Amino acid sequence: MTDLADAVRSGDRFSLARLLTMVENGTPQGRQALDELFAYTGRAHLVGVTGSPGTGKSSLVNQLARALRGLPAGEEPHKVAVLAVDPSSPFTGGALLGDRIRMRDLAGDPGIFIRSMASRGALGGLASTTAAMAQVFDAAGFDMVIIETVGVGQGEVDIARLAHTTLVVEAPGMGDDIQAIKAGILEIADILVINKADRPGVENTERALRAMLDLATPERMANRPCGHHAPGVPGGPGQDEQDDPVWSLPVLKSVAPQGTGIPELVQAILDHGRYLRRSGAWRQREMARLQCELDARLHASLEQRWRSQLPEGYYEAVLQRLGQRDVSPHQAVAALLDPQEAPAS
Ligand SMILES: Nc1nc2c(ncn2[C@@H]2O[C@H](COP(=O)(O)OP(=O)(O)OP(=O)(O)O)[C@@H](O)[C@H]2O)c(=O)[nH]1
Ligand SMILES: [Mg+2]
Repeated sequence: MTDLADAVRSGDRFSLARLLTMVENGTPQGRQALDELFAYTGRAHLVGVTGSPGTGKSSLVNQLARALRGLPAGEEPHKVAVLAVDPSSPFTGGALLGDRIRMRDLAGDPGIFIRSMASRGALGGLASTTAAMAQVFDAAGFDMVIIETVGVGQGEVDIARLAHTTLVVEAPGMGDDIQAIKAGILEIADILVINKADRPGVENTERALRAMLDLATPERMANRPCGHHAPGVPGGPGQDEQDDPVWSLPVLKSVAPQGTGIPELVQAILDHGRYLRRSGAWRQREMARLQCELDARLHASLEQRWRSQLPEGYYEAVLQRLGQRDVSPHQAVAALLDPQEAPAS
Protein backbone atom coordinates (compact mmCIF):
# COMPACT_ATOMS: atom_id res chain seq x y z
CA MET A 1 0.00 0.00 0.00
CA THR A 2 1.26 3.50 -0.78
CA ASP A 3 2.19 5.79 2.09
CA LEU A 4 -0.73 8.06 1.28
CA ALA A 5 -3.39 5.33 1.49
CA ASP A 6 -1.74 4.04 4.63
CA ALA A 7 -1.72 7.46 6.27
CA VAL A 8 -5.40 7.99 5.40
CA ARG A 9 -6.27 4.63 6.94
CA SER A 10 -4.41 5.49 10.11
CA GLY A 11 -6.40 8.70 10.52
CA ASP A 12 -3.94 11.37 9.42
CA ARG A 13 -6.07 14.43 8.66
CA PHE A 14 -3.53 16.14 6.45
CA SER A 15 -3.25 13.08 4.21
CA LEU A 16 -7.03 12.77 4.18
CA ALA A 17 -7.39 16.36 2.98
CA ARG A 18 -4.70 15.80 0.34
CA LEU A 19 -6.32 12.65 -0.97
CA LEU A 20 -9.74 14.32 -1.12
CA THR A 21 -8.25 17.05 -3.31
CA MET A 22 -6.60 14.48 -5.56
CA VAL A 23 -9.85 12.58 -5.90
CA GLU A 24 -11.76 15.77 -6.62
CA ASN A 25 -9.25 16.62 -9.35
CA GLY A 26 -9.23 13.09 -10.72
CA THR A 27 -5.44 12.65 -10.49
CA PRO A 28 -3.85 9.22 -11.20
CA GLN A 29 -2.31 9.21 -7.72
CA GLY A 30 -5.73 9.75 -6.18
CA ARG A 31 -7.18 6.94 -8.27
CA GLN A 32 -4.43 4.59 -7.17
CA ALA A 33 -5.01 5.36 -3.51
CA LEU A 34 -8.76 4.83 -4.01
CA ASP A 35 -8.09 1.43 -5.56
CA GLU A 36 -6.01 0.48 -2.55
CA LEU A 37 -8.54 1.79 -0.08
CA PHE A 38 -11.62 0.25 -1.67
CA ALA A 39 -11.23 -2.99 0.29
CA TYR A 40 -11.60 -0.96 3.50
CA THR A 41 -14.88 0.69 2.51
CA GLY A 42 -18.45 -0.43 2.94
CA ARG A 43 -18.77 0.28 6.65
CA ALA A 44 -19.96 3.88 6.71
CA HIS A 45 -23.59 4.90 6.88
CA LEU A 46 -24.02 7.43 4.07
CA VAL A 47 -26.69 10.00 4.84
CA GLY A 48 -27.83 12.33 2.07
CA VAL A 49 -29.40 15.66 3.00
CA THR A 50 -31.17 17.40 0.17
CA GLY A 51 -33.87 19.99 -0.37
CA SER A 52 -34.56 23.37 -1.90
CA PRO A 53 -32.05 26.21 -1.46
CA GLY A 54 -32.16 27.87 1.94
CA THR A 55 -34.36 25.32 3.71
CA GLY A 56 -31.73 24.97 6.44
CA LYS A 57 -29.79 21.91 5.29
CA SER A 58 -26.39 23.15 6.47
CA SER A 59 -27.79 24.23 9.82
CA LEU A 60 -29.33 20.78 10.26
CA VAL A 61 -26.15 19.00 9.19
CA ASN A 62 -24.19 21.03 11.71
CA GLN A 63 -26.55 19.98 14.50
CA LEU A 64 -26.68 16.37 13.34
CA ALA A 65 -22.90 16.11 13.31
CA ARG A 66 -22.70 17.50 16.79
CA ALA A 67 -25.44 15.20 18.10
CA LEU A 68 -23.93 12.11 16.48
CA ARG A 69 -20.57 12.92 18.05
CA GLY A 70 -22.21 12.71 21.44
CA LEU A 71 -23.60 9.23 20.80
CA PRO A 72 -21.60 6.04 21.06
CA ALA A 73 -21.52 3.77 18.00
CA GLY A 74 -20.87 0.56 19.89
CA GLU A 75 -17.96 1.42 22.17
CA GLU A 76 -16.80 4.64 20.50
CA PRO A 77 -18.69 7.80 19.62
CA HIS A 78 -19.47 8.16 15.94
CA LYS A 79 -16.86 9.65 13.66
CA VAL A 80 -18.67 12.06 11.38
CA ALA A 81 -17.63 13.36 7.97
CA VAL A 82 -19.57 16.11 6.24
CA LEU A 83 -19.37 16.64 2.51
CA ALA A 84 -21.15 19.79 1.37
CA VAL A 85 -21.65 19.72 -2.37
CA ASP A 86 -22.13 23.27 -3.54
CA PRO A 87 -23.48 23.27 -7.04
CA SER A 88 -22.23 26.81 -7.66
CA SER A 89 -25.74 27.80 -8.59
CA PRO A 90 -26.88 31.40 -8.41
CA PHE A 91 -28.95 30.42 -5.35
CA THR A 92 -25.98 29.48 -3.27
CA GLY A 93 -23.58 32.29 -4.04
CA GLY A 94 -22.70 32.99 -0.45
CA ALA A 95 -23.70 29.70 1.07
CA LEU A 96 -20.27 28.15 1.13
CA LEU A 97 -18.84 30.88 3.26
CA GLY A 98 -21.92 30.73 5.46
CA ASP A 99 -21.44 26.99 5.92
CA ARG A 100 -17.85 27.47 6.95
CA ILE A 101 -18.75 30.05 9.53
CA ARG A 102 -21.56 27.99 10.99
CA MET A 103 -19.50 24.83 11.05
CA ARG A 104 -16.39 26.36 12.49
CA ASP A 105 -17.38 25.45 16.02
CA LEU A 106 -17.15 21.78 15.04
CA ALA A 107 -13.73 22.13 13.52
CA GLY A 108 -11.61 21.46 16.61
CA ASP A 109 -13.04 17.96 17.04
CA PRO A 110 -10.81 15.23 15.52
CA GLY A 111 -13.90 13.01 15.15
CA ILE A 112 -15.41 15.45 12.66
CA PHE A 113 -14.16 16.30 9.21
CA ILE A 114 -15.91 18.90 7.05
CA ARG A 115 -15.28 19.33 3.38
CA SER A 116 -16.93 21.51 0.76
CA MET A 117 -16.88 20.60 -2.88
CA ALA A 118 -17.78 22.86 -5.75
CA SER A 119 -19.42 20.81 -8.43
CA ARG A 120 -17.61 22.62 -11.19
CA GLY A 121 -14.42 21.12 -9.81
CA ALA A 122 -15.70 17.59 -10.20
CA LEU A 123 -14.11 16.56 -13.45
CA GLY A 124 -15.37 13.01 -13.51
CA GLY A 125 -18.98 14.05 -12.92
CA LEU A 126 -20.53 15.18 -9.69
CA ALA A 127 -22.09 11.88 -8.68
CA SER A 128 -19.01 9.75 -9.20
CA THR A 129 -16.73 12.28 -7.52
CA THR A 130 -19.06 12.50 -4.53
CA ALA A 131 -19.13 8.71 -4.33
CA ALA A 132 -15.34 8.55 -4.45
CA MET A 133 -14.97 11.17 -1.73
CA ALA A 134 -17.43 9.28 0.45
CA GLN A 135 -15.31 6.16 -0.07
CA VAL A 136 -12.25 8.03 1.16
CA PHE A 137 -14.06 9.03 4.36
CA ASP A 138 -15.32 5.48 4.77
CA ALA A 139 -11.83 4.01 4.47
CA ALA A 140 -10.53 6.67 6.88
CA GLY A 141 -12.85 5.26 9.54
CA PHE A 142 -15.70 7.77 9.48
CA ASP A 143 -18.77 5.67 10.19
CA MET A 144 -21.23 8.48 9.44
CA VAL A 145 -20.83 10.40 6.20
CA ILE A 146 -23.33 13.20 5.72
CA ILE A 147 -23.62 14.57 2.20
CA GLU A 148 -25.43 17.88 1.68
CA THR A 149 -26.63 18.84 -1.78
CA VAL A 150 -29.05 21.46 -2.95
CA GLY A 151 -31.91 19.64 -4.54
CA VAL A 152 -32.49 21.19 -7.89
CA GLY A 153 -33.44 18.25 -10.07
CA GLN A 154 -30.99 15.51 -10.83
CA GLY A 155 -28.94 16.28 -7.74
CA GLU A 156 -31.54 14.76 -5.44
CA VAL A 157 -31.71 11.57 -7.41
CA ASP A 158 -27.95 11.19 -7.54
CA ILE A 159 -27.72 11.59 -3.80
CA ALA A 160 -30.44 9.04 -3.22
CA ARG A 161 -28.46 6.60 -5.32
CA LEU A 162 -25.39 7.18 -3.25
CA ALA A 163 -26.86 7.44 0.24
CA HIS A 164 -28.21 4.68 2.42
CA THR A 165 -30.55 7.17 4.04
CA THR A 166 -31.92 10.25 2.28
CA LEU A 167 -33.28 13.18 4.26
CA VAL A 168 -35.41 15.60 2.32
CA VAL A 169 -35.64 19.01 3.97
CA GLU A 170 -38.64 21.25 3.40
CA ALA A 171 -39.50 24.58 4.98
CA PRO A 172 -42.77 26.46 5.42
CA GLY A 173 -43.49 29.15 2.92
CA MET A 174 -41.63 27.33 0.19
CA GLY A 175 -43.76 24.25 -0.11
CA ASP A 176 -47.24 25.30 0.93
CA ASP A 177 -48.47 25.24 -2.60
CA ILE A 178 -48.34 21.71 -3.85
CA GLN A 179 -46.70 22.94 -7.06
CA ALA A 180 -43.58 23.82 -5.17
CA ILE A 181 -43.17 20.33 -3.81
CA LYS A 182 -41.77 18.27 -6.55
CA ALA A 183 -43.36 14.84 -6.46
CA GLY A 184 -40.02 13.36 -7.37
CA ILE A 185 -38.53 14.43 -4.09
CA LEU A 186 -40.93 12.25 -2.15
CA GLU A 187 -39.80 9.22 -4.08
CA ILE A 188 -36.26 9.52 -2.82
CA ALA A 189 -36.97 10.51 0.80
CA ASP A 190 -36.39 8.04 3.61
CA ILE A 191 -37.01 10.76 6.17
CA LEU A 192 -38.86 14.03 5.59
CA VAL A 193 -37.89 17.02 7.70
CA ILE A 194 -39.90 20.21 7.91
CA ASN A 195 -37.28 22.63 9.16
CA LYS A 196 -37.97 26.21 10.21
CA ALA A 197 -40.88 24.90 12.22
CA ASP A 198 -40.77 28.21 14.10
CA ARG A 199 -42.05 29.92 10.96
CA PRO A 200 -45.72 30.52 10.24
CA GLY A 201 -47.42 28.07 7.92
CA VAL A 202 -45.74 24.96 9.23
CA GLU A 203 -49.10 23.21 9.67
CA ASN A 204 -50.01 23.87 6.06
CA THR A 205 -46.72 22.51 4.85
CA GLU A 206 -47.10 19.42 6.96
CA ARG A 207 -50.65 18.84 5.75
CA ALA A 208 -49.67 19.28 2.11
CA LEU A 209 -46.73 16.92 2.47
CA ARG A 210 -48.73 14.26 4.25
CA ALA A 211 -51.46 14.48 1.63
CA MET A 212 -48.92 14.05 -1.13
CA LEU A 213 -47.33 11.14 0.70
CA ASP A 214 -50.65 9.36 1.07
CA LEU A 215 -51.12 9.63 -2.67
CA ALA A 216 -47.59 8.77 -3.60
CA THR A 217 -46.70 5.90 -1.29
CA PRO A 218 -47.25 2.92 -3.62
CA GLU A 219 -45.16 4.44 -6.37
CA ARG A 220 -42.65 5.68 -3.88
CA MET A 221 -41.64 2.13 -3.12
CA ALA A 222 -41.62 1.04 -6.74
CA ASN A 223 -39.85 4.00 -8.29
CA ARG A 224 -36.54 3.88 -6.51
CA PRO A 225 -34.01 5.38 -8.90
CA CYS A 226 -31.48 3.23 -10.67
CA GLY A 227 -32.58 -0.10 -9.31
CA HIS A 228 -32.56 0.61 -5.62
CA HIS A 229 -34.76 -2.43 -5.50
CA ALA A 230 -32.88 -4.16 -8.24
CA PRO A 231 -34.18 -7.68 -8.77
CA GLY A 232 -31.87 -10.60 -8.24
CA VAL A 233 -29.56 -8.87 -5.80
CA PRO A 234 -29.13 -11.08 -2.76
CA GLY A 235 -29.74 -9.54 0.63
CA GLY A 236 -27.13 -9.39 3.34
CA PRO A 237 -26.86 -11.29 6.57
CA GLY A 238 -29.74 -11.08 9.00
CA GLN A 239 -32.28 -11.07 6.22
CA ASP A 240 -34.40 -13.59 8.06
CA GLU A 241 -35.08 -11.30 11.01
CA GLN A 242 -37.71 -9.35 9.15
CA ASP A 243 -39.72 -8.05 12.07
CA ASP A 244 -40.19 -4.65 10.42
CA PRO A 245 -39.86 -5.18 6.70
CA VAL A 246 -41.62 -1.94 5.77
CA TRP A 247 -40.19 1.49 6.44
CA SER A 248 -42.90 4.03 7.00
CA LEU A 249 -41.50 7.41 6.13
CA PRO A 250 -41.29 9.68 9.19
CA VAL A 251 -42.29 13.34 8.82
CA LEU A 252 -40.35 15.31 11.45
CA LYS A 253 -40.21 18.97 12.40
CA SER A 254 -37.14 20.90 13.44
CA VAL A 255 -35.78 24.32 14.28
CA ALA A 256 -32.16 23.80 13.42
CA PRO A 257 -30.52 26.83 15.04
CA GLN A 258 -32.14 25.95 18.38
CA GLY A 259 -31.54 22.22 18.09
CA THR A 260 -35.26 21.52 18.35
CA GLY A 261 -36.19 18.15 16.87
CA ILE A 262 -32.58 17.06 16.43
CA PRO A 263 -32.65 14.09 18.85
CA GLU A 264 -35.71 12.72 17.02
CA LEU A 265 -33.98 13.20 13.68
CA VAL A 266 -30.84 11.42 14.85
CA GLN A 267 -33.01 8.60 16.16
CA ALA A 268 -34.80 8.31 12.81
CA ILE A 269 -31.48 8.12 10.95
CA LEU A 270 -30.14 5.41 13.24
CA ASP A 271 -33.46 3.55 13.08
CA HIS A 272 -33.36 3.67 9.31
CA GLY A 273 -29.82 2.28 9.31
CA ARG A 274 -30.95 -0.58 11.54
CA TYR A 275 -34.01 -1.17 9.38
CA LEU A 276 -31.83 -1.35 6.25
CA ARG A 277 -29.47 -3.83 7.83
CA ARG A 278 -32.18 -6.01 9.28
CA SER A 279 -34.31 -6.13 6.13
CA GLY A 280 -31.42 -6.83 3.78
CA ALA A 281 -32.06 -3.52 2.01
CA TRP A 282 -28.64 -2.22 3.05
CA ARG A 283 -26.94 -4.88 0.96
CA GLN A 284 -29.46 -4.38 -1.84
CA ARG A 285 -28.80 -0.65 -2.02
CA GLU A 286 -25.10 -1.24 -1.84
CA MET A 287 -25.20 -3.67 -4.74
CA ALA A 288 -27.51 -1.45 -6.78
CA ARG A 289 -25.20 1.49 -6.20
CA LEU A 290 -22.10 -0.48 -7.09
CA GLN A 291 -23.81 -1.69 -10.23
CA CYS A 292 -24.71 1.91 -11.16
CA GLU A 293 -21.13 2.94 -10.61
CA LEU A 294 -19.73 -0.02 -12.52
CA ASP A 295 -22.02 0.60 -15.48
CA ALA A 296 -21.31 4.33 -15.54
CA ARG A 297 -17.56 3.73 -15.47
CA LEU A 298 -17.82 1.01 -18.06
CA HIS A 299 -19.77 3.28 -20.42
CA ALA A 300 -17.28 6.09 -19.94
CA SER A 301 -14.29 3.81 -20.50
CA LEU A 302 -15.75 2.14 -23.56
CA GLU A 303 -16.60 5.46 -25.09
CA GLN A 304 -13.16 6.84 -24.36
CA ARG A 305 -11.46 3.79 -25.86
CA TRP A 306 -13.68 3.92 -28.92
CA ARG A 307 -13.08 7.64 -29.46
CA SER A 308 -9.33 7.25 -29.16
CA GLN A 309 -9.37 4.70 -31.99
CA LEU A 310 -11.52 6.77 -34.32
CA PRO A 311 -9.74 8.38 -37.29
CA GLU A 312 -9.44 12.15 -37.02
CA GLY A 313 -12.54 13.91 -38.33
CA TYR A 314 -14.38 10.64 -38.93
CA TYR A 315 -17.15 11.30 -36.44
CA GLU A 316 -17.82 14.73 -37.93
CA ALA A 317 -17.89 13.25 -41.43
CA VAL A 318 -20.46 10.62 -40.42
CA LEU A 319 -22.54 13.28 -38.71
CA GLN A 320 -22.50 15.33 -41.91
CA ARG A 321 -23.69 12.37 -43.94
CA LEU A 322 -26.44 11.76 -41.40
CA GLY A 323 -27.52 15.39 -41.76
CA GLN A 324 -27.65 14.98 -45.53
CA ARG A 325 -29.82 11.87 -45.15
CA ASP A 326 -27.04 9.99 -46.84
CA VAL A 327 -27.01 7.40 -44.04
CA SER A 328 -29.66 6.50 -41.44
CA PRO A 329 -28.92 6.84 -37.71
CA HIS A 330 -28.62 3.09 -37.56
CA GLN A 331 -26.09 3.05 -40.40
CA ALA A 332 -24.24 5.95 -38.83
CA VAL A 333 -23.74 4.00 -35.62
CA ALA A 334 -22.58 0.95 -37.55
CA ALA A 335 -20.12 3.13 -39.43
CA LEU A 336 -18.85 4.73 -36.23
CA LEU A 337 -18.36 1.42 -34.48
CA ASP A 338 -16.62 -0.08 -37.46
CA PRO A 339 -15.22 2.39 -40.01
CA GLN A 340 -14.72 -0.53 -42.49
CA GLU A 341 -18.46 -1.09 -42.60
CA ALA A 342 -19.33 2.42 -43.71
CA PRO A 343 -21.62 2.49 -46.75
CA ALA A 344 -19.77 4.05 -49.69
CA SER A 345 -20.69 7.66 -50.27
N1 LIG B 1 -36.13 30.72 11.52
C1 LIG B 1 -35.33 29.71 11.18
N2 LIG B 1 -34.26 29.95 10.41
C2 LIG B 1 -33.47 28.92 10.08
C3 LIG B 1 -33.72 27.60 10.50
N3 LIG B 1 -32.77 26.79 9.99
C4 LIG B 1 -31.95 27.55 9.27
N4 LIG B 1 -32.36 28.84 9.31
C5 LIG B 1 -31.73 30.01 8.63
O1 LIG B 1 -31.98 29.88 7.25
C6 LIG B 1 -30.86 30.36 6.50
C7 LIG B 1 -30.39 29.28 5.55
O2 LIG B 1 -29.88 28.21 6.31
P1 LIG B 1 -28.84 27.18 5.71
O3 LIG B 1 -28.59 26.18 6.77
O4 LIG B 1 -27.68 27.84 5.11
O5 LIG B 1 -29.72 26.56 4.55
P2 LIG B 1 -29.25 25.61 3.37
O6 LIG B 1 -30.42 24.78 3.02
O7 LIG B 1 -28.00 24.89 3.74
O8 LIG B 1 -28.95 26.63 2.23
P3 LIG B 1 -28.24 26.36 0.82
O9 LIG B 1 -27.06 25.45 1.09
O10 LIG B 1 -27.87 27.71 0.35
O11 LIG B 1 -29.28 25.72 -0.04
C8 LIG B 1 -29.82 30.77 7.52
O12 LIG B 1 -29.92 32.13 7.71
C9 LIG B 1 -30.22 30.01 8.76
O13 LIG B 1 -29.82 30.66 9.94
C10 LIG B 1 -34.89 27.38 11.33
O14 LIG B 1 -35.20 26.26 11.75
N5 LIG B 1 -35.63 28.47 11.63
MG1 LIG C 1 -26.15 24.75 2.70
